Amino acid sequence: MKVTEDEKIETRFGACPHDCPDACSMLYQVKDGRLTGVRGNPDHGFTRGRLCVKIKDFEKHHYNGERVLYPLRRVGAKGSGKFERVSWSDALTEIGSKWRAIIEKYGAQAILPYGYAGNIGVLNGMNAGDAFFNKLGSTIPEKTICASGTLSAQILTVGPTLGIDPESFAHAKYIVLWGSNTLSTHSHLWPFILKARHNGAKVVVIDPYRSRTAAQADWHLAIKPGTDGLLAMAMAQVIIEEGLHDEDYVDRYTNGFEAFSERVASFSPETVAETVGLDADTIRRFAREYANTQPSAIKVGVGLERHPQGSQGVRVIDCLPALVGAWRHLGGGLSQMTVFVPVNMDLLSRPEWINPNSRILNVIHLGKILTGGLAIDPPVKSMFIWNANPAVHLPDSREVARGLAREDLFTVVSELFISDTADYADLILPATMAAEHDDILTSWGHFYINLNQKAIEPPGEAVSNSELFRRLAKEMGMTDPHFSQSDEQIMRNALDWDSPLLQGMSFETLEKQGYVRLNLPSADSYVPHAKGDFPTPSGKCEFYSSRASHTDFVAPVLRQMCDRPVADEIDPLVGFPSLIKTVDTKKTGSLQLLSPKSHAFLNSQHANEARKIRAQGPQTLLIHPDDARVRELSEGNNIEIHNENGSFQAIADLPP
Ligand SMILES: Nc1nc2c(c(=O)[nH]1)N[C@H]1C(S)=C(S)[C@@H](COP(=O)(O)OP(=O)(O)OC[C@H]3O[C@@H](n4cnc5c(=O)[nH]c(N)nc54)[C@H](O)[C@@H]3O)O[C@H]1N2
Ligand SMILES: Nc1nc2c(c(=O)[nH]1)N[C@H]1C(S)=C(S)[C@@H](COP(=O)(O)OP(=O)(O)OC[C@H]3O[C@@H](n4cnc5c(=O)[nH]c(N)nc54)[C@H](O)[C@@H]3O)O[C@H]1N2
Ligand SMILES: [Mo]
Repeated sequence: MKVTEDEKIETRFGACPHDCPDACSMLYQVKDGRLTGVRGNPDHGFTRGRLCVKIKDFEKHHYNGERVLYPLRRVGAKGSGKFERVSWSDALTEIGSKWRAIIEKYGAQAILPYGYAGNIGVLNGMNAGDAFFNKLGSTIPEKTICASGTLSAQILTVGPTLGIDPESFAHAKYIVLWGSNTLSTHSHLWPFILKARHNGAKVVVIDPYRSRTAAQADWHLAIKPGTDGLLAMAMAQVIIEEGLHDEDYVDRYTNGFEAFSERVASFSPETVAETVGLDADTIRRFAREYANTQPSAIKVGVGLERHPQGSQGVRVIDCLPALVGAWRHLGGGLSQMTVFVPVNMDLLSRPEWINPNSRILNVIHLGKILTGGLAIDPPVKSMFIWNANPAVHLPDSREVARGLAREDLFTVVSELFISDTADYADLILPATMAAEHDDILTSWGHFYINLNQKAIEPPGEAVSNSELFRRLAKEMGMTDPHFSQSDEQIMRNALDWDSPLLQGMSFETLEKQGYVRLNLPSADSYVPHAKGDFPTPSGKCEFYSSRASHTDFVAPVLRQMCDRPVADEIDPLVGFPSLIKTVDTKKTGSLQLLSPKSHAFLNSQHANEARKIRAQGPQTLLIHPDDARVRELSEGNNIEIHNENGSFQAIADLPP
């Protein structure tokens, strides 16, 4: 802690808790016990002192008058959002007695924990409740909400690698932002891209619409949704046919090349052009430029996996850098998710307590799980939700709302605000915001681990998620010492300081700097896969995956997220046997809706801040003028968008 004498302003290290690859290192400024400001930490090598529109007045979010300050119990009908204040002790007693009754009648499997990434802290994030629920023996939620498809693709092809250092993008000569709206969702990568561009790099964005990022690109390829895998196959066909691939790299450091080249042979640009929505010449030119301009770097976002077979498409993309030998060069290769860092997940989550007979339910089907649309026994009788807003973040939200409205479903929600999900709670428990608790935060978009220090006292009776689970454990009679560890103890043990990636560092380094950079060569010299060394079973980039045919391939980090791709459904060979089916909008008369991230909100967060709502503007639907014309729509019309699952209203926005 630093104190400036004249102003009596204390500074503490902060770390942005949002589920964002940038995971900014920050400085909290505190005066007289009050958070007066939040600044970016200028010393951090990736985030470099700049904060985004969502966070730069984070102190206001802390003091938002709508914060949940006390435990609340429902008084009105479910979903009516009417609550009264109760004590913590009453709330805990009620949870304990309801759960004991449910366990006695239906077993602990009738309880479904639901934590997600509202906070990505090691202590307070989606795994905060693992140990508690493993001990309780509840159902295990499979959380394939965000990037499971992309991660699975990465693991199958190049293995759980950190990939190239995102800072090394500065050295690339050809940058492909593939289904990533980088300027809004990974904005601290942008300065490195600008640096590359200053040195002559070309920036290509592949996105069905002209996103903020696409608008800044040198070349925007407006692909049809869900067809990226086909584009990548056609690129590979051109590259192989024209001999532009790096034969030596392919021979030494990949496997399955022959089968792959046979598979892509029939995917010429002409064959895929109509489905992909790009003309054959454009595809050919893109393939040649990508292969011939080295170092080339690809950043893959989550947009691609939002479509049927999307992650199978990501596998093809993940093989392109090996095909052209991009990995040989500084700044060449692929950056996907940098999640493979030395966190002691087993110590935190205690997987040895998992009841081997526990069922796993994929929460993507929550609506059906709750309403009886999926045959499950026992039924889910209680949900415990933290860091998550499933009423808005899941598909089939109408069914989810119907499920949450069940009078016999005992729902407890730990929240900062009364979210759309908390509206349906029987009990709401008040949670702390970032400056009110300690934590360690990893990133999925850079090579640093950040420390977040408690800077101010929590408002009302808010408690951190880690304290919440200590209280629940006590209520449920769990006496294992695991549940009496302090946050400081958990933090000190949370990272594997013996890992080579943390060599020479300690918790004290974290306390001194507010962050640690993984012990890897600098971004100006790190070339991770110049000589293969992929963390796959063969050590190579796998066109033919030796993992796909085994059911036990899931890397430990994925197991902790409870992402379990079903291995026997995965084709071991990268790519598709034939053209994939896409929605034939001409035939159905329908359109395909994309719902990417908002610039000024973080998923559903900050959508209750007037300044952010102003920055974001009203809910619009960007629609192609041709599609608008046949529907007789003009700019500014109020429209309803619907399908068989639901509807929403928006203002028509027609690009010029
Ligand atoms: N249509 C559409 N749906 C999507 C997406 C999309 O692009 N379009 N994106 C998907 C993706 S990628 C994701 S990751 C998910 C995100 O979905 P969520 O993880 O649900 O996203 P958030 O809105 O960030 O956070 C959820 C809640 O956590 C609460 N929260 C924050 N910090 C804390 C804390 O410390 N303690 C407690 N107890 N609560 C806290 C917040 O107040 C918020 O209500 O949504 C998915 N759903
Ligand atoms: N400002 C802001 N930043 C965020 C978030 C936020 O809510 N707001 N959320 C955070 C989270 S949880 C995540 S997971 C990341 C995600 O960050 P991104 O990976 O950028 O995710 P999205 O914005 O959902 O989608 C990226 C782009 O993919 C495009 N897309 C959709 N379908 C396709 C397709 O079939 N092919 C191609 N090529 N593109 C397609 C969309 O139009 C969109 O522009 O952002 C994080 N950062
Ligand atoms: Mo996400």
